[in-house]
Amino acid sequence: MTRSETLFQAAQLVMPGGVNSPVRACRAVGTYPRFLSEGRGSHVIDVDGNEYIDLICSWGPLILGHCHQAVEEAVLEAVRHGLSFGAPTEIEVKMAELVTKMTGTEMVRMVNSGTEAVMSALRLARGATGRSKIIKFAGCYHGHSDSMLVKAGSGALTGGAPDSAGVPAEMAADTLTAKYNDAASVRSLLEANPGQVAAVIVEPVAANMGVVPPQPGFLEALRGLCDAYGALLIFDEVITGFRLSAGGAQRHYGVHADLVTYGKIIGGGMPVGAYAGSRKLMEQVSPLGAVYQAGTLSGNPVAMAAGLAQLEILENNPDIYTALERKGKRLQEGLQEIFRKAKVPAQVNRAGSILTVFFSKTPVTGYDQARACDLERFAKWYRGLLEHGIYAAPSQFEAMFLSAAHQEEDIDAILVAAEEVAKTL
Ligand code: HOZ
Repeated sequence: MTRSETLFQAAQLVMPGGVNSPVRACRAVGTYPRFLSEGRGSHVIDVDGNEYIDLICSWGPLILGHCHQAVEEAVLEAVRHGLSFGAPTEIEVKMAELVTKMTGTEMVRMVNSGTEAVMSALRLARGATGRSKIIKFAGCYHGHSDSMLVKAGSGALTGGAPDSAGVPAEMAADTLTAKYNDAASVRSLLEANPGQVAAVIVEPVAANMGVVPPQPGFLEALRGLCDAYGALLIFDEVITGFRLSAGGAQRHYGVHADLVTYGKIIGGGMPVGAYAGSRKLMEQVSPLGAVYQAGTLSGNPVAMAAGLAQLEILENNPDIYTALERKGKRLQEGLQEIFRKAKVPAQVNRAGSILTVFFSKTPVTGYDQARACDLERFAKWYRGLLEHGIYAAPSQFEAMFLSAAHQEEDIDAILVAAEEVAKTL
């Protein structure tokens, strides 16, 4: 038995499913989780000493790869001065200045996770509009707050529980569900609920039903509908923020959202989230406004140090994004060619440096097509990659992430492994 298997056995006795977050239990792909002990650049090493090319990158935030020197040094320096104060610190101001500059927002509030960011942004949207209903999209995932666990993606979809038990019907009643990449479904809901919809929340690139980019005009249509019906547009940029471009999906697609939520990506690997928007909206948050939201660990100095170090590098090195696009495109095209040659029906969806291989004959442009994919083939693909030293997301409904630390040789190695695995599918 490997050390990972032994640890997993012990973990299952004291933690639900042996994990602290469901997808990583690897139940959907018929294996046990590898317990990781180290990350270096684009690689991770497990407790048995196996080394893998990492295509998870902590589910997105490690855009610079593991243990980037500048991030590591910033964290160590911060640690020497104190782990937490629950009081304002200078670095919070620097962080807020940089985040607002990069994202074209005016004010930001730091929180501790994407879940918290979304929960707070929804409260703000409701407080600012005086309306209760929220439109989300089937298969989009916005964290695990009660009202967002309705047709949710990510781990909820992977585990077969897109509508979680434990969410009272009243909590979910104000969540209306539209179809991603289908603006007409949003219009119908807005028309059926006149003056009642506070916000439309969307992952500008859906990445929790697997990666599904927006069809041309979809995000622009949402902007227009929100304006026409007096609802706020919220971009959940937990995955796309600072990754698709330095200014996230807003800049990349040229569509402005009223509120934007960020998650782990803003902390460079530390637990952070944030929500941001115009001064007019954000001034409604306590202590200035009537929308209450608080947290002792919000703006934690160690987390801010990691986040600021990473964001400064991203802001000052636009070539990182050019390289991420090049590597992402090469990986996508290489995989497409491999599946074509192996006669395996597959779609390789991509937006910049995030990708998903869908085992589907037809293009995947939304939730229904993603759900219809061949999940058994995906599980086989996942296990094959792992055996060949590639550490990818253990679910059809998640993304693979590249980082600045991934070299062309890593892409070569992934494609060599993929070719071998594709022959077995
Ligand atoms: N399901 C989340 C990613 N979309 C987090 C997975 C994890 O950390 O296990």
